[in-house]
Amino acid sequence: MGATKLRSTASALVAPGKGILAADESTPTLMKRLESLGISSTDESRRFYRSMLTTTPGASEQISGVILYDETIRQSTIEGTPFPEQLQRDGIICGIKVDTGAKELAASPGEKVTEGLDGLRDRLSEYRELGARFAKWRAVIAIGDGLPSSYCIGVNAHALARYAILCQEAGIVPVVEPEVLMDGDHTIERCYEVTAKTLHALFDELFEQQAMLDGMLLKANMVLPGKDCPQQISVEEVAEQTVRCLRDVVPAAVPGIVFLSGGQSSKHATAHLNAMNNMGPHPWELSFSFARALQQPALDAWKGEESNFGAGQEAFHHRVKLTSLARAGKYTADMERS
Ligand code: 5MM
Repeated sequence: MGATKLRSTASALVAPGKGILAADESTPTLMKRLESLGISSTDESRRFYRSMLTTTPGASEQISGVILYDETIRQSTIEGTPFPEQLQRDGIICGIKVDTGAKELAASPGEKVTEGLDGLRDRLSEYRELGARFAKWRAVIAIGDGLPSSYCIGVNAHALARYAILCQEAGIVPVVEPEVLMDGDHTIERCYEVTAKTLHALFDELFEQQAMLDGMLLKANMVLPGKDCPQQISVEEVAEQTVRCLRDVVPAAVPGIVFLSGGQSSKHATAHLNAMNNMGPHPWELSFSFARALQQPALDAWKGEESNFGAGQEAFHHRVKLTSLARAGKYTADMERS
């Protein structure tokens, strides 16, 4: 895939009204989510759950791409079609998580660096063969006493840029995700400062390593106070601070910014995305790549019961439709179910 194809895939992922479903939980993360609802996590239950989400009738009108985990890209849906083939049939672009996780950062207690660069060139070519046309790599930046260090921001930015350029060489659109975490009691101002610094370091590295900015997407956190911060911030304020921070740092050549939900409720994440889109026009598309904010209602409706397959799909599609409306600033809280 040449530069033109990278650009068109990146643009298709953020086409009007559309966004990405992140379904790339590693096995331990998905196990935690399932077990918190009393559902046992087995190869079969994970396959069933991910079949339920990705084969939801009509969801391809709002979902442009799905990020799969290594286990899923090699599995078939419950109908027996390999996941990448099923997605392609439905007009959904197949994505794959290619990092191998955030690990303790040496000499910097409390901080992490994301690994996965060793052998990445070969893995990307295998994933492309399997049908992947975009990829994701997530770095995590924690805010705390004296954190984050410039060292942590720097090594993660360097790795993200190395990943991005290897993806582009392989004809795969990189979704570049430096997530500033919501954990802690920090203020929204502190989140703004850390997010801006992290994005500055990232775009310096992307420039240095000659990444094609119009052939990638940025997966960003919203600018929010920490989960334990007593500060009350309105939806409009979050939208205003997030857009200001991104406008300060993210080049207009990037076709889209897809937000992670980061532990916000589905309603909050949707309301924030909606308010940001209401403040447009922006230099880039503002879309979504939520995991929890799209999946939670489906998980709650499914409850691990085969007989709730339809109810799970219905809950998922409702959430997807509301999130898609937020892409155009057309979501209102009264569309939520009680
Ligand atoms: C789906 O979760 C992804 C990370 O999984 P692991 O921690 O198990 O590797 C994560 O990267 C996710 O795609 C993003 O954080 C967005 O998810 P949320 O839930 O924040 O929208």
